[in-house]
Parts: sequence; structure tokens; C-alpha cells
Amino acid sequence: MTDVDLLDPKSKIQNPKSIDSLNPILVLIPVLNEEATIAAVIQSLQSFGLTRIRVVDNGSTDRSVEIARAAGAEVLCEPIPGYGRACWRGLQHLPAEVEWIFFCDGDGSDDLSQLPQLLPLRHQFDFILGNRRATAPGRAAMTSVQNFGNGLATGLIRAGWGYRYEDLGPLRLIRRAALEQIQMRDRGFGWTVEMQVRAVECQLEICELPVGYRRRQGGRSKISGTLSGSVKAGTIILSTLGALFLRRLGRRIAAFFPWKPKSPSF
Ligand SMILES: Nc1nc2c(ncn2[C@@H]2O[C@H](COP(=O)(O)OP(=O)(O)OP(=O)(O)O)[C@@H](O)[C@H]2O)c(=O)[nH]1
Ligand SMILES: [Mg+2]
Repeated sequence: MTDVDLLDPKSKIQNPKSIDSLNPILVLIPVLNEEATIAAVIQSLQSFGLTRIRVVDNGSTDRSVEIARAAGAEVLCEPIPGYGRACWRGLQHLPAEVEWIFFCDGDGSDDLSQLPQLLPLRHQFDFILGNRRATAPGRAAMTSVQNFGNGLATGLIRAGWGYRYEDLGPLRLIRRAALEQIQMRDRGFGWTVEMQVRAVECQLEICELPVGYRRRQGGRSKISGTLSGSVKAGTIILSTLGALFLRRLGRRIAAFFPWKPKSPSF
């Protein structure tokens, strides 16, 4: 793991002027009923020079869609519910120029002020994640269930795959080619953890950058803010990890046997 230390005076990535063209970066925001916050999130991203912003809505019953469009985002509507489903939908029909995908939430909880440090890291890494647990405001804003769940999931990844992640945060920038290599399958709340495990399996260059985080800035929680949402998401994350572990075991067992299944002849 590479965890970039922003306080390191020798760090090469401190200078915000090193940000070059951000045109190849597409921002993807899954959204469900975030009318109170989505405009501010979009405006904040735009203020950092990110203008390709795609919101994927899963049937919001409020004005999220109109507000996101008015703020300058492209809005896609995915009829089948699911956080991962929305993320997957947002990756369809990407313009040819897009080389990077930046994921963030639409509830205003991500502290985007670290973007001038985070974005230039794409010149050194394939996959850059915001690490909320490395900052005091980040840790404080996460519920105890979230902190526990993150610790458990990252501990299991460490035990199962030998890679030490610190967080399973929403803020993440990934190379498009790497995402294609990862071949995401999950279409629900297992999306984030699957991406992280598959990134290790695909031997991507990964780094985590300390980022701030705060409680959602309006609207209602769909996942971690309620006990039932946390338990549901936690269960899905753990079962996703189990399935990924078994899948990898299956691949290892298959590689052990000398014979290979015959490819069908036509
Ligand atoms: N399209 C879509 N977006 C979703 C869905 N569930 C959650 N989201 C969005 O995903 C992001 C994260 O969801 P949140 O409700 O903020 O979950 P959380 O961050 O774990 O919990 P809180 O911030 O405490 O509410 C937000 O932008 C939501 O609007 C879904 O089923 N479909
Ligand atoms: Mg949130």
C-alpha cells in the first residue's frame, strides 16, 4: 500500500499547479433523492475544473434529476435499483476521450478540498482512494458501525489477499483501462469492496490519500446513516468478500489441474 503523506515536504504531489488537463476524467455520482445537496456537489467539482459529470439516478422521487441537470451534469436514469447497478450504468457508453473515472457521493459528505492533491496522483497510480480514517474529521464523521465495518472488511482483505487498505470510502479515481480489466460484477452495495479486492488481484498500482469527510449535508441516508442500512450493507460487503475469496480459490484449483476444459467447437 502507498499512503501519501500530505505533510511530507518532499512529496512531489503538493503543487496544485501540476494539475493538467482534466478533460479525460469523468465524474460518476450515483444518486437517490439528493435534491438538497446535489447542486452544491456538482458546483464544487466544477470549481476544481472537473466538468464531465455524470449523475446516475435510480428513480428519485424528489427533484434530484432536474437540479443535477440544471447544475450542468449529464443525468442518466437507471430503472433497476442498486448502488452498484447505478455505477455500472454510468460506465456504459463512455466517450472515447475518457481515461479516468472519479466516483463520489451526491450527499455532500466527501471533502473535495483534497482534489488538487488527489488528481495528480493519476500520473503515478492506477487507483487512488480517499482514506477517511486517516483524518480526525473523517473518523469523527463516520458512525461507530461504519468504523467497525471498515476495520473488519479491510482486515479481511488483508488476511485474504495480503493487502492493507485503510478504508472503503466512496471517493476514488480509477483508470478506465484498469476498471475494464477488473470486470466488475457486483451491482449492489458490494461494488466498492469488489473494486478494491479485484484491484489487488489485478496488481494495480494503488494508493490511499488522507481525505476529510463529514456527515451528509442534507437529505436522508440510504446506507450507513441508519442501523438497518448499515447492517444490510455490512452483510452484503462480507458476503461479497466471501464470494470473491471462493472465486479466487476456484481459479487456483483450476490452475492446479493439468487439463483444461475443451473450448466448444462450432
Ligand atoms: N443511484 C443510486 N444511488 C444510490 C443508491 N443508494 C445510495 N445511493 C447514493 O449513493 C451515495 C451514498 O449513499 P448514502 O445514503 O450517502 O450512504 P452513506 O454515505 O453510507 O450514508 P450517509 O452518508 O450516512 O447517509 C449517495 O449519493 C446516494 O444518493 C441507489 O440505490 N441508487
Ligand atoms: Mg453518504
